[in-house]
Amino acid sequence: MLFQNIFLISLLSFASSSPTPQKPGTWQPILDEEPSYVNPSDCTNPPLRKEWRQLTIPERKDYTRAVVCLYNMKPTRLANLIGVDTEYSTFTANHKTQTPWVHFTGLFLPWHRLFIREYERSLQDLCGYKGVQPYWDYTIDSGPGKNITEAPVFDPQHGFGGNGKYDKALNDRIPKSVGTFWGGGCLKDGPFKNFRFKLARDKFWRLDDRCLSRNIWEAYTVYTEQRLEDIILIQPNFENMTVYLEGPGFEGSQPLPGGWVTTIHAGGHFVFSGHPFDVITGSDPWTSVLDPLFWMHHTNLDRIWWEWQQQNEKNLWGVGLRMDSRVGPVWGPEFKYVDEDMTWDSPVDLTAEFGGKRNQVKIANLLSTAGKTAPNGAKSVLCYNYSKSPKPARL
Ligand SMILES: [Cu+2]
Repeated sequence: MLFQNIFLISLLSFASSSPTPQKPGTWQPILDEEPSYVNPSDCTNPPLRKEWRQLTIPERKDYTRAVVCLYNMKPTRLANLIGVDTEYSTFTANHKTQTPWVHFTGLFLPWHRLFIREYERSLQDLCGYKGVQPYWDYTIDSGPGKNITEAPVFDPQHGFGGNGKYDKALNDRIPKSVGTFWGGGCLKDGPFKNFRFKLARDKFWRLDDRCLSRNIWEAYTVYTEQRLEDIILIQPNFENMTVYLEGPGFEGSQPLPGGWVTTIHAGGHFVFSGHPFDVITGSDPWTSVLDPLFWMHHTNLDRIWWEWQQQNEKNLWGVGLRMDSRVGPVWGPEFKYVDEDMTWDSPVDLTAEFGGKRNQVKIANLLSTAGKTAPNGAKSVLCYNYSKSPKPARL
């Protein structure tokens, strides 16, 4: 209940002010020619996105090197938005312009799938990264007897670095009942230790110069355990699967047992708490992309969706939920929703300023990750599969 209140407070705090970014509702994707990352006919041998610990040490180093490269690069787009000063921050800025429409709506999974693909492409094309996007299966590091801080992703040499410096003032304001915290300040080690960003948290557009911080929430690993993934995989349709993965709040959805932030999506964000709020821990939904762990978490969510899709053809081509949402108004009254059901033909659009046609597709173009054409003739613009996660065998 307390977690629930904390999350509500953090959401409601968004609702309190001023001007903003873009629009949807007025989205007019340019779909006059086939958008594509790959020619699906070339997708005969899809690469495998692997779990972090399935990468060799040189592969891990090459990945984090490429992330640092994006951070050190001048922005090639969205440079007109306040606070965009590196190519890495263009991703956060783009996420921030669309946060209300791509969370707690039917676009959540398809939009983030395309977003991850654009990030992967940038690592490869702009920074010479040789591999594909990895994921972090935190269920391996969660549960009785486990200590999440020992997860290989937090390794200072071969990972993303660990917790932030201890911020006493911050942690004194967090109720003791939600857990004990050891971080909250700037990262102490790892390849991203010196990252600073100017993008303001929340929906505001102003300069806000800050280091990258983390406040690992060990107690929240009760929501990154395997049972949270298991319940997603048994859902009978896209709507229920999304609700169990992201959280309810969709029109017509039922509350989940235990409260509405008890999902693996919230679990991952709150556990590593990259770039937390001042008082409330857990990542800021608008700018959580600033912590490179965002991609490891969201790629794992994409993998869970993929695992669910692999079960049968009905799942593979399943879409649904509405564009509006009961949670919508908490993003701020200025955000208006498109009141329509998501279908194969619904546009998924990372905005024209962010990659043009390449980033403007329809949901049906994103359902198969490995080049399969949808029943309505829409071609897949993706080409990858996932490795089998190195989870311990279960009895
Ligand atoms: Cu997001």
